[in-house]
Amino acid sequence: FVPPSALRIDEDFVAHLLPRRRRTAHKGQQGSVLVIGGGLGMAGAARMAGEAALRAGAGLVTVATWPENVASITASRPELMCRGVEGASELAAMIERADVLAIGPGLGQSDWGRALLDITLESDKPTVIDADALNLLAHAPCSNANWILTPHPGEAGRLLGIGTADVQRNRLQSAREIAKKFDGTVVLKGAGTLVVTGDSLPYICDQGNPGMASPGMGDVLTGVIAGIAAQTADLPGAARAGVLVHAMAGDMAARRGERGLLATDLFGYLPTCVNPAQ
Ligand code: NPW
Ligand code: AMP
Ligand code: MG
Repeated sequence: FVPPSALRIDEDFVAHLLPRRRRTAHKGQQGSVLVIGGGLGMAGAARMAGEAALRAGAGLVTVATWPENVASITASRPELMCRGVEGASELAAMIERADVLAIGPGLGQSDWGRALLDITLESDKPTVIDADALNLLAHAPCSNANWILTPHPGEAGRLLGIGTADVQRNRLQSAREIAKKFDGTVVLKGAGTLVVTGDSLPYICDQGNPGMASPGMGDVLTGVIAGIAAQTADLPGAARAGVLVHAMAGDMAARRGERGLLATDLFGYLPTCVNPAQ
């Protein structure tokens, strides 16, 4: 399904948004990302979002997670910083230090997750909101122009109080309604991901493949968008570029075959996709 008025997200835009680094670049200039997620049993989601932000080129990435997850996350990706948080008060100082926030992957919907979401949404920093953070937001709607919401059709339905099938019946209208209700930029995922900001023309991604219907794929997208947002002031642009880069990496990874594709398979291709031929 392609809305007749949708603009295609193209590679030239990624090249424009992410120019070559200067020879003298240092990591302090590439922006810092704070990923908030990984409740009990879902360390992997936060870890994948964190690595994706690194692979998208962010200068520093920290994962704030359930304390028991810290050892496994730092052991499996030593470039990530990681800190266990038991409540909102510990998170406040971390939010202060970050340029971009990404909340939701594996967050869960417990009181712990709710408390972390509440303090995060008090910030006016660019924030990618995904997964359980969207499910929690659905219960207490509020809005901010600095948000990028990344629902899959199930989450989109929860945000609007309708069913998944209703979302899929009119994807563009659903994305527009979410943008109206919560403000910011909406990335409605699935085959032909739509990116909508306010009333401007919608964008569509015509890359990606069914192999990407696999666990953790959205958690990787969240990290990619946050990592790109850390390197530009153009938030809607970061959402668009992130969607395309993620889909391109998915297509490269699927050359071996779609069935059996894993979200972590994208990591090896992300550097190619965030460094398009300039
Ligand atoms: P239905 O059944 O058709 O109405 P959930 P989740 C729909 C974490 N993870 N097209 C579909 O709805 C996440 O980060 C952790 C159409 C489907 O049944 C979250 O925090 C992992 N419909 C948490 O788990 C790896 C679509 O949504 C329902 C659709 C729960 O997130 C896995 C499923 O959505 C996971 O990322 C589409 N393209 N896509 C880890 N390793 O730690 C989705 N739906 O119930 O919100 O569950 O997405 O798994
Ligand atoms: P999530 O459901 O949050 O794990 O996100 C899944 C990710 O994979 C999103 O970026 C989707 O757009 C992408 N994806 C899933 N299924 C497909 C498909 N059939 N074609 C293209 N992209 C897909
Ligand atoms: Mg998801």
